[in-house]
Amino acid sequence: MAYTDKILEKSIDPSVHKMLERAEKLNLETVWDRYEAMLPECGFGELGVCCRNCNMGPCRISPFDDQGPKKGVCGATADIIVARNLIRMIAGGAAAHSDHGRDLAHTLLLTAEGKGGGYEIKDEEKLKALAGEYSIETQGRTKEQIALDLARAVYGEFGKQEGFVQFTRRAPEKRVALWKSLGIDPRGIDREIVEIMHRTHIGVDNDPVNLILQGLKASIADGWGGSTIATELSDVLFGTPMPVRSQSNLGVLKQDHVNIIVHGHEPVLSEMIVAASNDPELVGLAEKLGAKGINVAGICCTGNEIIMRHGIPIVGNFLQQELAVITGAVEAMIVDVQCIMPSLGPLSECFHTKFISTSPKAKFPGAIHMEFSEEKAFDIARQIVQAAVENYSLRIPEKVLIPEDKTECMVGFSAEAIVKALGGTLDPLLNAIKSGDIKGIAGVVGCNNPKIKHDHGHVVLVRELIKNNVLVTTTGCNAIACAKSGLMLPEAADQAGDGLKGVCRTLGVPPVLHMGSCVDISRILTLCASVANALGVDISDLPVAGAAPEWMSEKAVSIGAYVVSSGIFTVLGTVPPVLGSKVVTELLTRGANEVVGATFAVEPDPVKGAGLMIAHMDKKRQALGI
Ligand code: NFS
Repeated sequence: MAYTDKILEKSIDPSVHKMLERAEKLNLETVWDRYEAMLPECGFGELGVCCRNCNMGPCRISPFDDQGPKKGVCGATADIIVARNLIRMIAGGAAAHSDHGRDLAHTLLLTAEGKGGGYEIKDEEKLKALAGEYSIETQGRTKEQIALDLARAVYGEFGKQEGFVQFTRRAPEKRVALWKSLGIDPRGIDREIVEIMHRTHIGVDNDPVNLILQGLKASIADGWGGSTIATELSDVLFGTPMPVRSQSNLGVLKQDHVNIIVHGHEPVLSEMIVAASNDPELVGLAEKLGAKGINVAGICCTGNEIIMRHGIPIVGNFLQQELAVITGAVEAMIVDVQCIMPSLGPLSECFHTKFISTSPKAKFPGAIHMEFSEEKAFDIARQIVQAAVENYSLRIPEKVLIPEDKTECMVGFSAEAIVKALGGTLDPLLNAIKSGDIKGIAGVVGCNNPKIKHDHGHVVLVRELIKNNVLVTTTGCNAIACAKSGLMLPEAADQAGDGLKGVCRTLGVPPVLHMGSCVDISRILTLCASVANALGVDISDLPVAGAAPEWMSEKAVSIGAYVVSSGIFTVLGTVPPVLGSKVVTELLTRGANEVVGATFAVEPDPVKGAGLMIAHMDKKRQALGI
């Protein structure tokens, strides 16, 4: 079937083309329509020079040399306004990740106290290892006793006023010393986020460099703190991911099954939905209503969490959430927090789909709210799944169109799984890096953004990297794009350069390793720290680089900031709102190198973006003498 150019230019994914055509036919609006209606987007906002932090404004700084205001009413220059706006984005992102981590700490605490409504401690080995990091006694104690102490200690990291966040000490000593000397070693996670809000209030911090440093500090509290806590405690409660095969894309929805989609971020909910969907009584009910069974599938990061741990298929990434509903085959779209479009409410009303919100923190117009609580987790999950199953009888067959597209993938590469695949030590990886079989390691992450052809930035950049023998680690919506494109199969090694191909063949792994959800970028940090420590160097000395080819969220800004603060050069595919300030732009793209040993680059062309990363790795290899 021939699609119009208007459809083809929106995505590289054939399932998206199919569903966009369907949306057009049914006269349904999608994110792409709303994006087009928004054009041209606000030029002041794009440059980051609009300030709404007090009511003397809103103020905006003119980018033109010869006309318009150069200062806000309070006297803030473009440099001050851009810096303040940027770090408020970091505060938003760090808050989101860290609150997710806090929820995991809460769930672990309840579980240890015997009040977790169905959760258990699945990875005792990891529990003990983490307890060791916190100097918690493990000898002769039950896992619940250890977990209680660990949960309390980790919970304490959020509200801590002094000292440091324990997991930051996984970073090489040199890195920690650098953070200390710069005053950006975070004291407590919430404290650094609050301090951003304080400093950016009218009349407080008006030094762009000082502001950016606080942004980096909060971002480190996110990456090495909140996000690491989210990852590690999820592993303790739900198991540390190990390689598993699954499928990806809209074609994983099943015509003859009850289709339940979990969308959002926290595995606390999705794990229980998966468990409840296996309840024989509910499966029986589905069969009674004429379905062959219950099919659970994920979208966005909660999808990444359950595909990694259970091989539950993934429907798609951020820009596919509306398209999933438009298949007409979804009985329930169950959401918790983050990256959930409020458009899903009115859209679901055009179908039989139940749009079910579950978090007291995230309510949506047109949603049915079934509030989740950890204490009664399984019971509530059961009720939600039951509502979905009962909805099967309301499905309208004429409205169903499921694209056939689905792709096999191998996922589940936690840092532990990688070491296991390597035979128990990092040595084979280090040797491959030293010999040049692997030129370097890239972390390619982040969202979709309708500003960029869906998945094009992700897939083209990753293909270019593996072709040049760069081992790619990935999370978030990039991981989903790679899975759908077939890059997460051992056979994809055929697309890699000879060196990487050889390594992948020997180990039986894909050249692109799915390391999880966005909080699981902490796994990439942990891996980089282990490699740096094994070589006796800092992370900034390694041939590693990061990229977020299609980023859009505040979480991505915080991620970019902590990745650069950790010494990793990072390429952004969409332009951050900083170009209105020469000082901030110069600091992020050049000056930061003298401060934290890494910078940002902005490159919308994914081939050129990969080129920048490869050139960076070559430079680092040369400096290491390898
Ligand atoms: Ni990350 Fe996950 Fe996707 Fe972006 Fe949203 S789902 S936490 S923010 S859009 S990668």
